[in-house]
Amino acid sequence: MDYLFTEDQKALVDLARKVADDHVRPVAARHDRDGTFPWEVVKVFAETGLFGVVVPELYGGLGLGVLELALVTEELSKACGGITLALAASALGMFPLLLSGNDEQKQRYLPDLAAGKYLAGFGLTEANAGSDAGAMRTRAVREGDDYVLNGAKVFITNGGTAHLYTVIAVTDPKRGSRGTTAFLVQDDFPGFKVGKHEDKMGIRASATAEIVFEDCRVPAANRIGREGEGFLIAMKTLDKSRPGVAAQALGIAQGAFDLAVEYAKTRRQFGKPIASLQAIQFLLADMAVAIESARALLYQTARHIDAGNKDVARWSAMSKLCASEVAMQVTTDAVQIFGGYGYMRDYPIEKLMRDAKITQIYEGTNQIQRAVIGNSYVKG
Ligand code: COS
Repeated sequence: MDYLFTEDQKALVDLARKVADDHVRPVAARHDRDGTFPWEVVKVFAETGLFGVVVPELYGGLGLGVLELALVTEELSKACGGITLALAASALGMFPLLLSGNDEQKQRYLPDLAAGKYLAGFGLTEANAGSDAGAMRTRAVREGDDYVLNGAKVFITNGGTAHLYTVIAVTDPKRGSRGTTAFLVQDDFPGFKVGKHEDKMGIRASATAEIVFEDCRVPAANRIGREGEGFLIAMKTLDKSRPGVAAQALGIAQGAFDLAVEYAKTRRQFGKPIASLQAIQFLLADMAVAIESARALLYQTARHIDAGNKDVARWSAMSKLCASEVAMQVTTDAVQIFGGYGYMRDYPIEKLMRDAKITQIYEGTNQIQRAVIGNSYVKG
């Protein structure tokens, strides 16, 4: 299938595929088993320039868009959705800066982020503010040239491994989500701490931790945009990053499909490969149709966003919803094709089913995606 990619896009996909084959796949099972962070792969992502995909060339990046980031994320996720998150979540952490940061802030942080010298993370979710992100409580109070932050953000991807976090905090409690503000918080700022590290069902190579602010002093120069713009910056960030979750889900689904086809061709029952049975072929057919539909929606969504069009929230939510549902279904069916072996940890397929599950949950549950999509059609 020709997706009308440019030669540069094809070269980027080839590069990501080579990195996935040579550096991600060989270590995926070990990091999944041990729940360890893949610093050695982060080094390769850095050396190959992959951290800089969406960073403008002016700041040392490749100056590309959501489509190219999705293509890289998809390729890497075919090998391991968890390891890929070191890169994808760094992009998520960078988006507020890219969208609303000033030039001085971009000069200060983007070159090192593009070079993969350090990672970024995104701090929105709190223990009691998940789907209802506007109910956050982390407080930022202006004191002279600083803001003083108190509170905690949970389930932060790259938590404890990132150096820079974009954090949304309440500056005016009377104004609800319109009283929130975005900040660039370094892990070496006084009062910044890493809290609980999560032990997860899937994406176990990804670091997920709580980040805590105890009278954490953040220079006012690290405020992104104006006071009161935090929630909006967060929503616009998610519009750009949700296709990344779709790409991760798509990669996981494709990875599972490829393994299922290979297995079905070699596994023999009733005297022949199970791939010759209609029961298996029908499963494979439905998986393939779902994957290609999700892929078409994702690429079209990414092109739509990169073109600067309207209604990006709707399309971003659609791509994430579709691809993550497909990933769950496809990985479940792939385990079915593997049968009893598929349920065992000796085979790589059950990991993909565990990894797929999170894509229905994070960066907005699929119930929230449906709310965003539905609302986009009925609001005045
Ligand atoms: N782009 C621009 N503006 C947006 C926007 C978007 N994508 N989404 C919301 N807004 C604006 C609204 O237009 C509204 O503006 P006004 O105050 O001028 O009317 C404002 O933001 C508040 O929006 P809304 O009333 O829809 O906010 P709610 O509190 O009802 O919540 C949802 C909206 C549920 C969509 C939001 O809380 C959400 O996305 N939740 C999930 C959070 C999430 O994804 N978390 C994952 C962790 S981050 S990895």
